[in-house]
Amino acid sequence: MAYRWSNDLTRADITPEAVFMNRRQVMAGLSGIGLAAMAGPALAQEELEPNTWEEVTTYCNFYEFGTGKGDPAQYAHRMTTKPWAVTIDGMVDRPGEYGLQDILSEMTIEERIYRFRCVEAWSMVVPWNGFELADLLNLAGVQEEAKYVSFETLYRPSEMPGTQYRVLDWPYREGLRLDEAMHPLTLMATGIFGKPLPNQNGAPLRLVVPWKYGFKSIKSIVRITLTDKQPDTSWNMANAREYGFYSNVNPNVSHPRWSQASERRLGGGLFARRQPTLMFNGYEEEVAALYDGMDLTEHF
Ligand SMILES: Nc1nc2c(c(=O)[nH]1)N[C@H]1C(S)=C(S)[C@@H](COP(=O)(O)O)O[C@H]1N2
Ligand SMILES: [Mo]
Repeated sequence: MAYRWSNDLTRADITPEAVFMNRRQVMAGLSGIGLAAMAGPALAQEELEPNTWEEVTTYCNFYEFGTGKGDPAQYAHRMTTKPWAVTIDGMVDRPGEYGLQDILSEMTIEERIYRFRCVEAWSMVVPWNGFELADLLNLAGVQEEAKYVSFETLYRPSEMPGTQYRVLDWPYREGLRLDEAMHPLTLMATGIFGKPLPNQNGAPLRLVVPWKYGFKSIKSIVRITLTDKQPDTSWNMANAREYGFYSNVNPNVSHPRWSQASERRLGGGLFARRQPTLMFNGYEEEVAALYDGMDLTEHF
């Protein structure tokens, strides 16, 4: 396979140019589509005014580097991200170790501005660069029996000071139902603001699922496994009562210790105000059908 791991390419051979080229293509193509249309009527264009680079890169959650919001920005530079490969295994036709540069050469990189909502009730708007997870899964060839996708973050204690604490059962794990994973809103991000992902934001490859709470958007992914059983996920294993498998943003279902009905948009200084949280984080029109007939109080 042309896109399997190969040592004769370095990331530098392909990444900057590929990202730049595809970004230009996206810019050219965007005029016709309009992000507001894609994001649905609940999200007015002005609500998608992005946060600043500073806000997005210094207020982070990445517990492998510590539990403080500033810890990832301080320590994540220790993580080596070159070379990088993702093992894709389980119920796929073409299992194996996929080199990042080989993956990128097959993908169309787009820019998408998504609202991002943490379970702790703060939110940001981030311009992501990345490709649809569906494209990567199709590269590996999902088999008929597969029903779920599980993801694992790099676990490298020598570069991750936070992993000496057992706050979570490392490696960080997340999961999606296959139809959620295949949804066109589900991105594998490789950058923000048109630049490569900073380590603290999950370099070089992280998930972004905009209608779910932030912890579903797992960072620095090294393994993707297709399975027919609902996978274990880190926060659900840590506290199943507080963190469900689905974790769709839902103002009507409270976290046991606090309400999820409103959120504080990060930044904005004096004008920062709490605003009502939207069902599915404002992406209801696009994703509600995935949960038709499900009791979202039970499947939180
Ligand atoms: N591997 C890993 N991924 C992770 C986390 C983490 O601690 N480890 N934190 C999650 C949480 S709780 C949130 S809100 C988002 C934060 O992403 P950001 O720091 O890029 O804004 O990353 C998610 N992905
Ligand atoms: Mo979060």
